[in-house]
Amino acid sequence: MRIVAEIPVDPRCARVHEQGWQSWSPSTGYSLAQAPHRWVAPEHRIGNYRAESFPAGFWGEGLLAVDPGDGAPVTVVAAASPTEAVPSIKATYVDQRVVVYADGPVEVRVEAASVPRAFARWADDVVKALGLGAPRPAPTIWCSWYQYFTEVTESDVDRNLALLDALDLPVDVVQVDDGYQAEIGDWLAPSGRFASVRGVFERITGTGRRAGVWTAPFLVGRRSRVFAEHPEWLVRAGDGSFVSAGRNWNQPLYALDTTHPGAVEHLREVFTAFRSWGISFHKIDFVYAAALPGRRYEDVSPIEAYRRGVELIRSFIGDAYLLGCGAPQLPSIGLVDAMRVSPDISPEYEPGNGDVAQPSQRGAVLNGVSRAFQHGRFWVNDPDCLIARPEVERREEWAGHVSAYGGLRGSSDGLDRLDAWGLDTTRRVLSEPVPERFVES
Ligand code: 9PG
Repeated sequence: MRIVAEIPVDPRCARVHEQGWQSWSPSTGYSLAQAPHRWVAPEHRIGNYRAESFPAGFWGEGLLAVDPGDGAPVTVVAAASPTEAVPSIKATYVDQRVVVYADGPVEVRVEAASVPRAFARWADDVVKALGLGAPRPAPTIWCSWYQYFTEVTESDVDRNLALLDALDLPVDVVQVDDGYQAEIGDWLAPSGRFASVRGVFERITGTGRRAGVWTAPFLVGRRSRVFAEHPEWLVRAGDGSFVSAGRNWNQPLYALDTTHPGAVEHLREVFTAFRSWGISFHKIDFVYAAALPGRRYEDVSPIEAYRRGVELIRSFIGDAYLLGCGAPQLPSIGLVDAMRVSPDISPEYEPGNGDVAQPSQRGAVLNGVSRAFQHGRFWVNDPDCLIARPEVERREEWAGHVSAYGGLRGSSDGLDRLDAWGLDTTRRVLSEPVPERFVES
C-alpha cells in the first residue's frame, strides 16, 4: 500500500465513508471513534467481504471518502479504472490527519460537496468516460424468497399468481427464487417440490405476467452433479485445490471458471433453455464467485473473468432484464440493468449475530442509503424487496426506505399473509413513479 492522500481533519467531526466490495458488503460512514462493520463469524467472510483481514482503520473497496468535518472540502479516493481494477483503499487517523493508502491506481478528487454528491459527481464522470446510456427502467416484481425461502413449492407460486390477479396488484414479473432447482449448479433439474423447472415459468407467462428466475450461475455446490461430473470447470488455487466460494445450503461452494470452454457451454445451455421458456427477468446471485482470485483456464484477472461471465449470460438471455446480486459493485458497471445494493432484508430489524452483512433491516438501510448515488447512473438500484406483513418489525420504516430508495420495486410476502395496511402499502410502493436519480450531482 502506498500513501495517496493526507487530509487534515477535525477529529471530533470528521467522517470516513467506506464502500464495500459487493451487494452485501457493509457500506456507510463513520466518525473516527467508531469501529467499522466487519464480519463476526469467519464463515461469512468469503460470502460477504473481499479482504481476508482488516487491519485497524477504515477500508473501502475501490471507493472511500473523507469528510474533514471542519467545513473544508470532501476528498474522494476512487479506483482509476473501476471496471478493470478495484484497489483496496485504507484510511487511518494519525495526529490531526487522515492518511489514505491504496494498493493500486486511484484517482484523488476534492469536492466542495456532501459525500453523497461527491460520490455522484465521480459516478457521473465514470458514466461519461465509459459512454454509458441511461439504465433501462425496472419492471415491478413479486419474489418468492422472503416468505418461502428454500422451501418454496410449486403451489406457493401458483397461489400467489392467482392472488396477484384477484387483488389486481401492479406486478410485472413473478420471480421464482432459490428452491425450484435440484442443486446449486444444477439449474435445469427440479427440486423435489417442483414437477419440472419449465412448468412453473410457463404457467406464469400463461397468466399474462412475465416470468423471472433466480440463479447463482457461478456457484457450484459440493452436492451438485456439475461438481461430480466437471471438476475441471472450477477455479483452483495455486496448490491445485478448489478455491472456496464460501459455504451455504449446508455445503461447501466452489467457483465456476468462466474462461473454461466447457463452463461456457454449460452457461449457454442453462440460459438458452430459460430464454426458450419465455423467461424475461434474471436475478443472478452470488456472482462474486466469478471474481475470486485463483487459477483459471485462461490467464485473465479475476475482474476480467467476472465481466466475461456476466457478458456471456447477457449474450444468452436476449433482451431479458438483468439484476445482479451478491455482485462486486464497481466491476459490474455497464453490465447489469439493476443491482442489489444491500444485504438481505429480514423481518428482524437487527442482524442475528451483529454482522450487518447478514439479513436485517438495519444493514439493508445502511447500504441502500450509502449507495443511493449509483441509481440512475451505473444501473437501477434494488434496495431489496418490500416485506409488509404484520410480523415484520418496524415495517413502516422499511416501506419508507423502499419508497425513498427503491429503483427496482418488489414485493416478497405471501400475499395471503398481508393485512389491510400491508396490502395498501404494497400497492402504493409498487405504483409510485421511480425517480430518475436519488442524489443530484
Ligand atoms: C437465495 C437468497 C436470496 C437473496 C439473496 C441471497 O452470506 N450468506 O450466506 C448469504 C446467503 C444468502 C443470501 C445472502 C447472503 O441471500 O440476497 O435475495 O436470493 O440468496 O438463497
